[in-house]
Amino acid sequence: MSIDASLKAFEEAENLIPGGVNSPVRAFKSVGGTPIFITEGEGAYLKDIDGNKYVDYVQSWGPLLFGHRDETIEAAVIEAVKHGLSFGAPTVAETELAELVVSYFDSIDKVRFVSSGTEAVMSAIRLARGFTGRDDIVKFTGCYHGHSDALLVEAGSGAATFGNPSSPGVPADFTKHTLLATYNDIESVKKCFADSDNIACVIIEPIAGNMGLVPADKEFLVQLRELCDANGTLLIFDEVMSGFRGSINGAESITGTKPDIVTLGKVIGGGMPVGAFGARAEIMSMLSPEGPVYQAGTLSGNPVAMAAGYAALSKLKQNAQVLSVLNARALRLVQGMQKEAHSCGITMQIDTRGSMFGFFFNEKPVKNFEDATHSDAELFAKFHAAMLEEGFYFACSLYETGFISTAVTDEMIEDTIKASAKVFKAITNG
Ligand code: HOZ
Repeated sequence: MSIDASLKAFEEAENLIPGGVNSPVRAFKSVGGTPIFITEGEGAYLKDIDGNKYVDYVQSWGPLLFGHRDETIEAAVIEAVKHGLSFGAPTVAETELAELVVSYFDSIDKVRFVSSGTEAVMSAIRLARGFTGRDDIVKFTGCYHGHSDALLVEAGSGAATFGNPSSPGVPADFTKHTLLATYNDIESVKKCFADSDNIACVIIEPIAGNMGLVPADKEFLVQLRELCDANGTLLIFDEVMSGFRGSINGAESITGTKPDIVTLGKVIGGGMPVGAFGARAEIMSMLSPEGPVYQAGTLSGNPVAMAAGYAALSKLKQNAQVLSVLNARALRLVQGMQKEAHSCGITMQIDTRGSMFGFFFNEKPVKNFEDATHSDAELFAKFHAAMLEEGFYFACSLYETGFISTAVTDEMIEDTIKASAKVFKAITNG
């Protein structure tokens, strides 16, 4: 397989764009490779500028639940474009998408749209602080909530991938209100509450996808809810990744625990830049112009993005059973690969939630970020490179999650498992 054109394109990009990419993980650095430059996507496939074709298990890092160029979403976008790209004024499309989102989540009466997950979470934190009149927040090591200052503390995703989970450029003064706890460890959260009586919110990815896939234990979330209630603290579920993926409404229905605020992104935009945060009316009414907590955006509720999101979410609503089909495929994929790994003497930890899947080359189950860091990164890099050669595009960092779209067939899953068998044998034979 030749990737000469990608190599050249990357060299040119590096001269003009820091690291050659507009989002760090894409640079393939943690797997020691060169990013593949994409020309187009079609269903389950990605095509690169050298003419290679890959089964895509990244799906733009989550948004493309229905695969590339889904006909319904594409048609909705084209129709919306014909009426104008942006108005900076209200459209009915915003209310329609809001109605859909509210219909999915018990905990959401009202929702506000923004343009990214980072923006959604940043705004949700401000709202929680404004609502409670408190300053401190609790986050979990290894959870990633976008790149805003107060949340870029011991963060997962690219921050973990590149070994600077707390970024230079973030003044200590800006993070002094961010308290850290250990994922799936309620004692560590109790310690935060013992240390501060000023905690506005606890924010968690209830299905963590930015330290690899590490779902929170049900009991842990129940205890978290109780602790928040006992302390007058809001519980924020960051479902930017897991919303509409983990289940139709993310963790809420899987775990039975209801958050106070939910943040959303990725699938909600059907591939266009959309983020959102929502909560019960009492909390949302604190938001400007109804209340005093300020938040705004020129491209918020953009009509083309709203059209894409509406098409994606209404398609999901009409095909709600699709997530269990995708989960069966995700499970078949990771179980199949695990079996092949095992037969080569490699231990692989696996998990799935809805259309999300994760695996670690790790001797022990992974319950938190510290566990994830004990995974075999070298083996992951070899696996990633060899699978790419075989035509399978996996996330290029062990601190990310895999995604199955409806365009991925059972046959593709079987082909992936077969390729993994070849790859594991080649790796273990040196
Ligand atoms: N933060 C994203 C993964 N969790 C990466 C986004 C991108 O590089 O496109």
